[in-house]
Amino acid sequence: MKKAIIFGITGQDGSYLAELLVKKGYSVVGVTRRVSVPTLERISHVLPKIKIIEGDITDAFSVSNIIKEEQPDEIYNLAAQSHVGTSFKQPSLTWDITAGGVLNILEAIRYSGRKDNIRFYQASSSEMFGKNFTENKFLSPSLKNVIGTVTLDEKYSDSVCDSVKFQDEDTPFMPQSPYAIAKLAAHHLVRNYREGYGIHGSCGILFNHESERRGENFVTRKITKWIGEFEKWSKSHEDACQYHGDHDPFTFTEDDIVSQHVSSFKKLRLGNLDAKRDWGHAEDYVNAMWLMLQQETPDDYVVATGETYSVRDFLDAAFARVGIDDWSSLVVIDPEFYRPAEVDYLLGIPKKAKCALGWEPQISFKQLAERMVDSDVEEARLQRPDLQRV
Ligand code: NDP
Ligand code: GDR
Repeated sequence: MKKAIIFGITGQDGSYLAELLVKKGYSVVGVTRRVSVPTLERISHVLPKIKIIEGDITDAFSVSNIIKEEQPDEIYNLAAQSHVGTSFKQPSLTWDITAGGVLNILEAIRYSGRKDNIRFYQASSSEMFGKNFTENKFLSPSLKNVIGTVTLDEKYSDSVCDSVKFQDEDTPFMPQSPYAIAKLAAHHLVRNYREGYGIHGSCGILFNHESERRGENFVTRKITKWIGEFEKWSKSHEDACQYHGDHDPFTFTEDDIVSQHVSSFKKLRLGNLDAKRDWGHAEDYVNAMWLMLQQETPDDYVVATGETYSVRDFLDAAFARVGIDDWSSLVVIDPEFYRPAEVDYLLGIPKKAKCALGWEPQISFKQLAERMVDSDVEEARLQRPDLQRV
């Protein structure tokens, strides 16, 4: 039985990866840091099948001891201070965890006495591309604006890809945040330890991936969580109108949605709606992580869907799921959520992952938005006390 250590098991990706590895028959060891409130919610369903040990990747001794004692075949490092906005406010902490932590793991592998028996996965990020993209790599003069309208196969063939802006393994990095700079340092450390010490280390340059388990301060989940709460509130408003025998529509103030009968509801506050991201589902992406470590030779791979959508597009898709076509009166643009430096455009071409790993995403942008909305609407619905009683 293979043994895997997951650093960052309590996060979104950690939970899906733990599920995948358990299904594949691995012995899974998850490292969690000491916290004052429980963080095991996302992995509660697999807890009986995995081992949890306490540790922190910023503590070199604890990392080294864990790796020596557990003797893993594979190590997945998903641990990070992963919020880009937060990295501008806590750059030093972000650096220590997101870059320094990786160095601790690499050194621990190097001195473990089992360096040649361990395969290492590092969670690199599309944020490392930052401002940069590649353009016109495919020379066909034919179709423009193919994004989102053709299959991956067609998209990668030279005959249809024309003047598309994208990022792949050859696109130079130009990080735009302390988070992205720390990720890039970690990315180069893995390459350096691979070339210098022969460590089997691979980096997945993963583009944004979301899910029903996404942290609530990332933009997609912030939106779907708000929709869930809003649906619950709207239902209370409707019930109250019915009770009073009237049909009062909502009214709006600058910050609130107002009902005559129930207390008002805060509008959804967001920053830049024009940023474009290549959004996939985390369940698909953890499979790519595993596939990378099954290769004889370590390497780096872009993992993405090959499609790009703006935050505005996500709002359209998410609100459409609950029958709202015009969300403009429900959303406030708040400068607080703007970043000092933004990444405007990400579209990954996972051609290498497709060819070398046989990996392809299964869940579309629309399905992703719908799954997230459905889950948050259901969660909010179940919080209604009247439903709890039946
Ligand atoms: P999350 O923020 O959901 O999870 C991060 C995990 O890291 C949590 O388990 C957290 O533990 C843990 N962690 C943080 N600091 C430490 C520390 N000092 N020691 C040990 N563990 C720590 O991230 P995701 O699951 O979304 O992402 C996984 C990885 O992939 C991250 O490295 C992220 O930067 C990277 N990535 C993510 C992408 C995405 O779109 N999701 C895209 C590209 C890269 P705790 O629960 O205690 O906070
Ligand atoms: P990102 O994800 O920065 O791409 O990093 P996030 O969801 O935080 O932002 C995506 C885009 O939405 C814009 N935005 C907002 N973002 C947040 N969080 N909150 C808001 O209110 C808001 N309004 C607009 C942002 O400016 C940005 O352009 C994620 C993380 O998972 C990283 O760890 C990972 O490496 C990258 O994806 C790939």
